Amino acid sequence: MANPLYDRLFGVHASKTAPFLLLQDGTSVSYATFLEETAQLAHALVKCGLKPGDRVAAQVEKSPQALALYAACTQAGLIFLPLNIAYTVSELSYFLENSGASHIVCDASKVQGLSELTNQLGVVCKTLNADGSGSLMELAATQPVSFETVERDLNDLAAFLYTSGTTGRSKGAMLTQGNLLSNAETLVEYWQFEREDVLLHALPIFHTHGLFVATNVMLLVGGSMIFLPKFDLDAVLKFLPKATSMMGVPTFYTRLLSDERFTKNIAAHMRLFISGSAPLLAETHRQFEDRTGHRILERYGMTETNMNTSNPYDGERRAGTVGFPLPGVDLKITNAETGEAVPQGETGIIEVRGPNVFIGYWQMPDKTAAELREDGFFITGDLGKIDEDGYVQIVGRNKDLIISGGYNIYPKEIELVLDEQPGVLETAVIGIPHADFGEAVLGLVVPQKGHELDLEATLNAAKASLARFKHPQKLILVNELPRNTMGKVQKNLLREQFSEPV
Ligand code: MLC
Ligand code: AMP
Repeated sequence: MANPLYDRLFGVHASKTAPFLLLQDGTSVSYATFLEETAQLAHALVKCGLKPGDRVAAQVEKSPQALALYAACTQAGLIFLPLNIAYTVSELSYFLENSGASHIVCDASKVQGLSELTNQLGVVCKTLNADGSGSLMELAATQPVSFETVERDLNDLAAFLYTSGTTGRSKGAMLTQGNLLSNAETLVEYWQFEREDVLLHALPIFHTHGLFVATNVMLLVGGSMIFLPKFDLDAVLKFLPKATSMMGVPTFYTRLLSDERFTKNIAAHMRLFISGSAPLLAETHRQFEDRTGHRILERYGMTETNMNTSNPYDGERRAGTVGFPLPGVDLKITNAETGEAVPQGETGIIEVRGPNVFIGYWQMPDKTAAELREDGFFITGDLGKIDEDGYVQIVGRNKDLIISGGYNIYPKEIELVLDEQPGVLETAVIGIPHADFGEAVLGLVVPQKGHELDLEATLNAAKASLARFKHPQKLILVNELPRNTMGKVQKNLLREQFSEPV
């Protein structure tokens, strides 16, 4: 049966004994073995009662089996819903309820903490641990190693990826098979990936970058990946000599540069270093070239759109820019108020259209209509301009967003939690410069009249319901928040006032 995403990424490799994943312990997983495990997992998911179109939430550590779960969902026509392992139970509660997922796959250590929630929602919990064990895997182990692929077409949904918003409510971006496949095809060609490539993969696999950019590209060409559980500097330095390419967030590159073991020699054989998910400082780009002779290729993407622009493979990779719109992607810069295109060179909102752009937010027609125009252009909320040579430059954001180490953090979400704490009148959360993560979270707190606020207690209470990477580094007491005549908090003034790095 036809299932374009499964067939092109996975099915074609069925009998291939070549390695797909090279693991940190020196072992490897061949394509054939990976796909047998995928088939067993697909059977296991069906045994659990899941039917095509159902959502499967997964909050699992990075492992070959976690990747096989993505493949199995694709093969069984299920919608894969990967979730950051750092999310707390209160964050998960929203995703499960909103998506209507009937099953969640998680680490065994999380089951107890989740039980009240899963019982309340009637969600079935199956386990998959970092070492590949767990109840889902036990069931899979008893299943046949081939599975009749469920028929799907390019318009069918392949994944939901939740992305936060300026109101503090997350939105499930619905991505089709066509969205994912078309982007992977474009990237393979644009970045000249081939079967001989070995990608050093140290990104998490619950976001666009690690899952759909890195993994889908390598699957499409049938290459292999050095599949590290996370970005660990020692491990990356150890395995780099075996890789031909690496994809990372800017923090990966600044951390490499901070270590003197990272030399020209260690990177000499590499074909390509790619950066994205957050702005790469032009200074980092230059330092990297000075140290290694390589010019990092910077590209620009989003959860809703996959990749939109890229610096060229051949040709000038211009520091401080994200390159050109990818083939098949229309990109324009518009006036925030009128939506009209602005003259070349002027700053405005970046809008994109193409086969890569998602089809809308799950059960949020109003939010979809507000961001996705009828003519197919998606309003990214990023501010950019196009220089005289056609390079796109991102100059800021029209959305209240902090990007820390490549993770998006929406201040509103943190403000809502802080505002609930006793004695707090109101709060403003801003991003401030951070040497390692690019930006860090700072909370400004106005106490209620007559209240002696214990900031440490406030911070600790807020931490309980927020994923670790969203925790404010610091809270600062202020008497009031600066507002404009419309009553809107002027965060630009706060960012100027509290600009000291933490
Ligand atoms: C970890 N911590 C973070 C953090 N990552 N805090 C803020 N921001 C982050 N990104 C916390 C840890 O829990 C830890 O807390 C403390 O900070 C220090 O941890 P660390 O050991 O230094 O962090 P590490 O585990 O090494 O992780 C840092 C990182 C990781 C940069 C390697 O965050 C990472 O892999 N980021 C990539 C994110 C990504 O893939 N984004 C793509 C989104 S897709 P404690 O309490 O334990 O000390 C997208 C579209 C596109 O944006 O265009 O690609
Ligand atoms: P996410 O919602 O996690 O997919 O994050 C998407 C956002 O990351 C974009 O809207 C941009 O603000 C930002 N982003 C991604 N790549 C880059 C880049 N190369 N430079 C600057 N910002 C980027």
